[in-house]
Amino acid sequence: SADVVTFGETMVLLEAASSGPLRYVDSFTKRYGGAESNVAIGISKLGYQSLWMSKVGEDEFGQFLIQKIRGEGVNTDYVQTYQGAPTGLYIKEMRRPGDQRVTYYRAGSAASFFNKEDLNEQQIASAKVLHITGITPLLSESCSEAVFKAIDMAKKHNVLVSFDPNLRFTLMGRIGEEKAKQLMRDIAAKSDLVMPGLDEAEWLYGTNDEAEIAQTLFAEGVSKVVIKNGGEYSFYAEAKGEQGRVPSFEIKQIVDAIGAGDGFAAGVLAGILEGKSLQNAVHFAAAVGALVVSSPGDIEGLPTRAEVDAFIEQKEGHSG
Ligand code: KDG
Repeated sequence: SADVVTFGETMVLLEAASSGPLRYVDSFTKRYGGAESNVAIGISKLGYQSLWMSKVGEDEFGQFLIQKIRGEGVNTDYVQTYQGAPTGLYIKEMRRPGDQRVTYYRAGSAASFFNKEDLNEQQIASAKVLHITGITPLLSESCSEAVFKAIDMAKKHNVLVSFDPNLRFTLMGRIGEEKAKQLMRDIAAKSDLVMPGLDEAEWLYGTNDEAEIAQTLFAEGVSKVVIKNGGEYSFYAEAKGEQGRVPSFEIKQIVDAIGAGDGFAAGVLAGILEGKSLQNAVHFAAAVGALVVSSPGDIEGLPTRAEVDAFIEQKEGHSG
C-alpha cells in the first residue's frame, strides 16, 4: 500500500521555448504538471510510495501523462481513461524575465469528470497520508464531492489528511470567490495538516498573523499548520507543541517557481513519514522547494533524498 495517496487533475504543459508574448512564440517544450501528481512524484523521489488517482482523456496526451507519472515511480493503477472529454492543457509564458504567466485549457477536461465513485477506499484506508489541494474542488461539483468523500474515508481509517489550498483564482468563476473561500475553509477545518502560503492564509482568514491563523485552525480540530512565506521563511505550529519560523534557503536564480509549493509539501510529508519533528520536516521541505525553483518545469527539479542532503550540506555545512 502507498504511504501517500492523492488525486486531482494533471495536464500537459506547453512551455514557451522563448520569452515574449505567446503570439510571437513559435515553439514549445512539452512537459506536464498537476499539483497533486507533482507531490506524488516528489514523494516517490524522496523514497516513499505514492499513489495518484485521476481521469485522463482517451487520447495521446492522456497516455503521455500516465507513462510519465508511472515512470517516476508513482502508482497509477487507479487512473482511468475517459472517453467523454480530452486531457487538459496549460501553457507557460515568460512575458519578460520575472513575469511568468499560466493559461489553462482545462474547462470540461476529462479530469473534471472525476467523481466520488472513482475513489478507491481501500487504497485511501491503507495509506498513511491523504493529500488534497484546493484546486480539485474548484474543477467541478463532482470533483468537489469527491474531495469531501475522500476526507471522510481517510478520517474513518485514521489516515492523516494533508491540505494545500493552492488557491487558483482563475478557477473560482464557477462558484464565485466567496463560496470558494468558504469551501477552502471547510476543507481546511476537516484536515489534520494545513499548508497555505501566507498570502493565501491572509485571503482565507483575513489576517497575516500566523499564530492567530494557526489558533483558528487548531480550534477547528487541525493538528499541524505550516505557512509558507516564499523565499523568506516558513512558519510552523502544532496544536499541542511548538511553533516557530524556519528560514528559506537563498537561491541564486529562480528559473521556474511553479511547482515549488508542491515540492515543499512533498518535503513536509516525507519528513513526517520519517518521524522528523515538524520543525525539521519544514527545514527539509524548504530545501526541496529551493531545488524545485532552480529548474524549469514543475517536476524536473524534484530532488532525491541524497540531493536534498547534499544541498543542505553545501548551504549549511551539515546534512539534514
Ligand atoms: O502547483 C503547480 C500547479 O499549479 C501546476 O502543476 C498546474 O495543477 C496545476 C494547476 O492547476 O495550476
